[in-house]
Amino acid sequence: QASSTKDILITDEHLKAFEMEKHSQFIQKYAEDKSSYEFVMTEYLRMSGLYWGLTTLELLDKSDLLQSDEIMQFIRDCINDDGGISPCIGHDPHLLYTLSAVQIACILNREHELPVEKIVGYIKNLQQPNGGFFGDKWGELDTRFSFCAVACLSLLGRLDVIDLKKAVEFVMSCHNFDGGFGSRPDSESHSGLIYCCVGFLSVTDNLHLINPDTLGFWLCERQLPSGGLNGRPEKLPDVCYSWWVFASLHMIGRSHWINKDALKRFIFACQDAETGGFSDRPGNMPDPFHTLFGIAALSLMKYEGIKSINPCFCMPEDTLRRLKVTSQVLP
Ligand code: GRG
Ligand code: ZN
Repeated sequence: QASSTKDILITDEHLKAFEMEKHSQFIQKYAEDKSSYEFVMTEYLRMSGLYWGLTTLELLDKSDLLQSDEIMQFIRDCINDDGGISPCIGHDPHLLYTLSAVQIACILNREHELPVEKIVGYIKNLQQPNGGFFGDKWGELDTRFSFCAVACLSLLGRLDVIDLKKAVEFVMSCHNFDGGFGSRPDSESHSGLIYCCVGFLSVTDNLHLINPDTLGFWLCERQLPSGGLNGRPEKLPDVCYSWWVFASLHMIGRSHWINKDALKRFIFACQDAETGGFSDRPGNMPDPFHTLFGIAALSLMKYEGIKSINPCFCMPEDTLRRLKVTSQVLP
């Protein structure tokens, strides 16, 4: 093939049916086998891991496989005096895990058990004079944290506590000439950060600030001949970008600019037909992160048997409807 594009080749050997049953078993096993190498090594992100697992099972209508009392006790044990939530007992709190914990409590229909005012205070205190948010007390500033802050506050019904005008100014200062967004002003466009910034604008009803055609063009160029999507030019495709890119296109009303059949083929090829679960690329080790984003992308395609997911919050639409939490989507 006379092409310099970095990509992978999907062969007949990769063509698979959707292994619905095996994927819920994969997540359940992962959550139960607390002595496995993978489980022990991922302690530093446990709260997000729980969110990936729970959301996956909920999309497959199998969340009753998890113990919701145990999960709520774990969240309580991870709440710190400052209101921030840790990935795991004894670790430092961070906005990333605070969002995961709030998402979990909402999906379980138990958000009223959270100390809402404490959590809201923690988030509010992380906003900086430039409008952006620190991820935690150590002071990393990134558009990911702007998204985490407004998503979390919106789920808790308290978007009013921050300086929203400044927050929007910061995100827009990370908008690039190519239509994309980076982590900070003048940093390169990246699909993951585009998801965060578009998500931020969707939560706060500000999508009119971007040009959906320019951004949509950059995003749909992420699709490679294999059907998979990459995070930025010259990178290999990866199942998680099926979410970051495709969900962003949904929010800006340009999802039809992706070849869905080709994307579906790529996602299916990333399943582990033996153990269940999805890996980043065909043949690699499956993990709960790529399993959620593979299944979530199939949900955006309305794949049969998967519940409907919200492209902004990456949570079941049912949950957001119950909470009356809205997010903007462009026509
Ligand atoms: C509620 C779903 C949900 C998410 C919370 C934290 C967050 C919000 C989103 C993370 C978005 C993301 C994936 C950001 C990527 C950050 C980044 C610059 C990664 C670098 O990746 P590369 O380009 O690696 O080095 P690959 O090989 O993937 O291209
Ligand atoms: Zn990935």
